[in-house]
Amino acid sequence: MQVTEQLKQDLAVEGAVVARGLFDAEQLRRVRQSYDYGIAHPSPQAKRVYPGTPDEHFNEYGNPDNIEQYLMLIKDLGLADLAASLWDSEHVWFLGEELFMKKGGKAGRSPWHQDTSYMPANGPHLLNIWISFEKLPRRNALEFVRGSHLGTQYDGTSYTDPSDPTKPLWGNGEWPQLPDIQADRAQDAASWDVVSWDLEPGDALVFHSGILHGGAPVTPDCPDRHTLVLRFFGDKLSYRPLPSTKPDFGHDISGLNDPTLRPGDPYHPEYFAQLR
Ligand SMILES: O=C(O)CCC(=O)C(=O)O
Repeated sequence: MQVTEQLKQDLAVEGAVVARGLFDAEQLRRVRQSYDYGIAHPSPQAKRVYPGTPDEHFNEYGNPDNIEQYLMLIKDLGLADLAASLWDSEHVWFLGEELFMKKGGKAGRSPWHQDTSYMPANGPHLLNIWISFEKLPRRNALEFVRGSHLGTQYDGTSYTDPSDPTKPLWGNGEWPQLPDIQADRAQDAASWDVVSWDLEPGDALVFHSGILHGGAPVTPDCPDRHTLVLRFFGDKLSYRPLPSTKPDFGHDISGLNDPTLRPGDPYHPEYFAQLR
């Protein structure tokens, strides 16, 4: 893919871009092989989100046992160089993978959230590459609030109640509770500046991890979605501690703060693989 000045500018300012035809058929097969490996070799932490509800779906992230095969995929596809050129960063690190599987046309929207509510860092050089293997009309694809990576840092969603998508992750008031974007949109479709795209296999969404994103439900006419997300960071990422309270979340993320760092320090922990 050609990284133009316009694309870089759109990613920096709007926070999300569509990378049309990022992968040809052979490359997409390679990505799928990696996704399938991750599904076949889950960690003990892999979980069902919203278990026992119609919104139940598979989710897994940061499986340490599978990292080598994701690093191989990233190398084979030149994704570190892509990230570096999108930011003009000299160095690039792999933050981790995430797998989503929604099947059977029933699971509803992924709640609106910012990934930066779950990590003790923020800065311009942070991105997700979101790769789905199905053709997705925009109503079944991920949606973004344009430019919101540059705005308020909201509390996260706890992912514990599909009927309350803003149920706080931290809940101690340090960050404002997520707005109920879907309720606002039901009142006024233009209440939030939301952007999304129809996607073909081989397209990918590239976005700043701190942008408000959500959606991508499956429906009877688009019943299955298999998605691999690869996250990267570059030189410009700073330590920004998480709230100091116990989170309401399926994974224990309360130990991610690093008391040896001060807010604003460069954040490049050595346990993340440096790719270049
Ligand atoms: O694919 C989804 O349902 C959610 C994706 C997401 O939250 C992410 O890529 O960070």
